[in-house]
Amino acid sequence: VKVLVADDDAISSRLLARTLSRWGYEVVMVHNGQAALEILLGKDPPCLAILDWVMPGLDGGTICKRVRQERVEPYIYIILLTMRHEKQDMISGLELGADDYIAKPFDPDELRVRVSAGRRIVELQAQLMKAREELRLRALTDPLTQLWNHTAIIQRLEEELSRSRREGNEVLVGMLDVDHFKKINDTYGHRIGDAVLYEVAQRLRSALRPYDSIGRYGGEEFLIVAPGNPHVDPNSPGRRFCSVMRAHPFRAGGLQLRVTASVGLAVWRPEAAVTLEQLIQQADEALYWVKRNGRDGYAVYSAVASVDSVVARCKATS
Ligand code: GH3
Ligand code: MG
Ligand code: MG
Repeated sequence: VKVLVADDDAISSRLLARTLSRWGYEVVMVHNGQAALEILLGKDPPCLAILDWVMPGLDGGTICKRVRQERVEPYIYIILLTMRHEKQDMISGLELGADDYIAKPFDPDELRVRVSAGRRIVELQAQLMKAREELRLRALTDPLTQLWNHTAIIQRLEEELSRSRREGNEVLVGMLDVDHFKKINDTYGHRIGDAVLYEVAQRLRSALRPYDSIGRYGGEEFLIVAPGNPHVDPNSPGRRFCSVMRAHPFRAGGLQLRVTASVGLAVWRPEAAVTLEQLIQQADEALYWVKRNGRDGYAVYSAVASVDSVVARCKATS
């Protein structure tokens, strides 16, 4: 556990640090209020802080107040060091948001129990934050494929569109649907169907770049969000998705299956007023074109040329 010690008195701070280190704490030491505040408001702060009430620059009370105002998480457990006879400092300090106080010069036994009370609180907080993060992730993950679920991939797309609008970039969206999937289920059973879906997810993931996102949009439909530079070429991802599906047979339950998919692609451009719903609709339209024209291929939605001519070219080269 990391503890910040802020005390301008060299002798008492060294003693404090040495005592805490002996008890297994990792001590970060500063000698003025400004430095303490910067650490406590910065990235990845120590969750326990022992602040001297009187320090050059900012006093312990002011630091407490600023930390409580400006930092919600993680909660920092703050112990103030006040002179034994200055009871008013202790009262003001607690009023400004300190959790506890230690009278100076400190009594090691008192220091030990007060710091370990703080440690219990911050350790409990760490556990709760971890559990909350796990729940948040679980709520956004599809349990079968381990990809983003419907809610999460739509969220990713929303975020990507607003970022790309600011940065003037294009975004490629792909809707992929497994061909004749119902037949796989009907012929080999639902378990094999599930195994195939899992492998489709793995293959698609392997065809993506690190900053692309993919989610399970519905039963055997996947949505891909691929942010681009100013100009996206939809053909190369289109070819990649089809080729990972065709690369080798799917293995499930001792069977070798040939599984293909149809992919509809649409490119979002920052200057065009296309909503998220319209964009998905466009990818869907391209996807259904592929379904009507032999499956196992990709098509790019085009508002200008008819989808058909684009697809004809793509399918011939894919
Ligand atoms: P098409 O080529 O036109 O897409 O034909 P299809 O058979 O793939 O399409 P359809 O939409 O008729 O069938 C999709 C099937 O996917 C129906 C549904 O039972 C199955 N399915 C949906 N979710 C799951 C799942 O989680 N596991 C399994 N095994 N099957 C699923
Ligand atoms: Mg299907
Ligand atoms: Mg479907």
